[in-house]
Amino acid sequence: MKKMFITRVFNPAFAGLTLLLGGVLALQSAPATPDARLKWWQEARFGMFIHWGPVSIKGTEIGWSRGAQVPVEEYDKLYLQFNPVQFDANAWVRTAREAGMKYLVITSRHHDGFSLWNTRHSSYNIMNTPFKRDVLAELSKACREQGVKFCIYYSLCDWWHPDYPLGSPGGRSKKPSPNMERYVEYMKNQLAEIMVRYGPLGIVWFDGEWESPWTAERGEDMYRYLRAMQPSLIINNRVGKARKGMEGSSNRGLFAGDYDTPEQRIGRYQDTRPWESCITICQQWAWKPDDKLKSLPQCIQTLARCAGGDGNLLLNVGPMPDGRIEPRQVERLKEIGQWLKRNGEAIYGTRGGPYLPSTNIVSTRHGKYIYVHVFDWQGVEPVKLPPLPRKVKKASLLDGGLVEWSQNNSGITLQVPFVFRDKINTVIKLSLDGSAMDLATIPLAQAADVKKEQTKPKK
Ligand code: FHN
Repeated sequence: MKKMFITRVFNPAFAGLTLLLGGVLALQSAPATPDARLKWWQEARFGMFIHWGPVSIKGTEIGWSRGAQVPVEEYDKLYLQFNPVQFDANAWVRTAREAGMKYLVITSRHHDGFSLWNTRHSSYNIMNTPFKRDVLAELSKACREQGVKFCIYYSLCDWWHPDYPLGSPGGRSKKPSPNMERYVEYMKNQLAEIMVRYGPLGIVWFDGEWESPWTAERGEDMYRYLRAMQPSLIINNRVGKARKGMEGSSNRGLFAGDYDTPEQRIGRYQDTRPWESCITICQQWAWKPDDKLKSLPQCIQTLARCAGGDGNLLLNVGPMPDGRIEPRQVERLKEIGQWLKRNGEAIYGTRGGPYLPSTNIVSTRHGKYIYVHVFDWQGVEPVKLPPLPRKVKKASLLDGGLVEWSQNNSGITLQVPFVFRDKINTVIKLSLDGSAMDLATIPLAQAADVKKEQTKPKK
């Protein structure tokens, strides 16, 4: 088997240039105000997450099945047979675009250490597979050509790399002669390589920060290093050590990157700091044969609930070993795109609220409009919203149809005849006599409370 190599030399000249660049940038322009730099991303609301690598040959979880369902020796040799000849970057990006996704985040290197691009810094990469094609090069080109923002996922932990101290989740096994300093330089070299060759990137989506070798100090240093190279870059909170588990929020007073990252759940309403839920369209991150696929209602209501909470949704697909995204996942994504074609105005470019998310209803807003999303009319009809310090001038449906409505001091009542309802999410657009954007949030009774109220014996 071909001897593995990993470059261990950090190029001081490059470091010097980076620091100088950083210094000059720091003198010339104060960092872009977060909202300006994050504006395109917050308005995008919906992105594609892709977990892919030689492990798709086994259909087990990327990284985590190494040394578990798949013996380490076998896992680390899978790349020698990885030949996804049906990989078509344009088709993947078209699938994302037709789903209504505005950005794409791919696992450039996951915890298993395999690099999906022609990296000079490790021979454990796609060019040393039978496939011999640079996936990041092809994907970034397709994204640029189709107007989808190209972003990368990059793991800070690496259970394969000899310089990273831990050899398996939680450090059950340890590397014989690790060198964390050298490993950090390796990561900086790889990231610089990606940014110079395939950038500018939309986001660097870090992960794997939870393990002990990574520190808050290293996170702050990495953030400065990357932003000095590309000031417009967005970096998630997993660059640091502030994330609170799968809840994903960073409220521990530590350096926390640009946004929070709830995982496999919908984030709570939060309009003071951006956030993005990362959720699988199936159950597993990487491809798994016959994995359980989320229904169309689940996907659309998850997206609406994220937007209603003032957050984004990064929805994950796991492509197959032949390079295709599973046809049933492509079909599901197309269906989401068809819903967004009719209702995207209530998602893209909106902020969450002012009505706080409840069991059956969420709301989004933009300018003088509030979009009321009604998932299930059982137990909430007619919809009764608490009073609003604005006059409603009109209530309408985005895809046509009739809305019966009234407003008085006790609130707003909305009713949509059954025939005009969307069986997954009926979006009612309220046109106001003033801006919706400066309204304080308003709690909604949960459906259960409404039901209780309705079944209370009349006095
Ligand atoms: O361990 C990873 C997992 O494989 C996957 O990449 C998710 C995606 O956010 N992040 C980690 C688990 O929190």
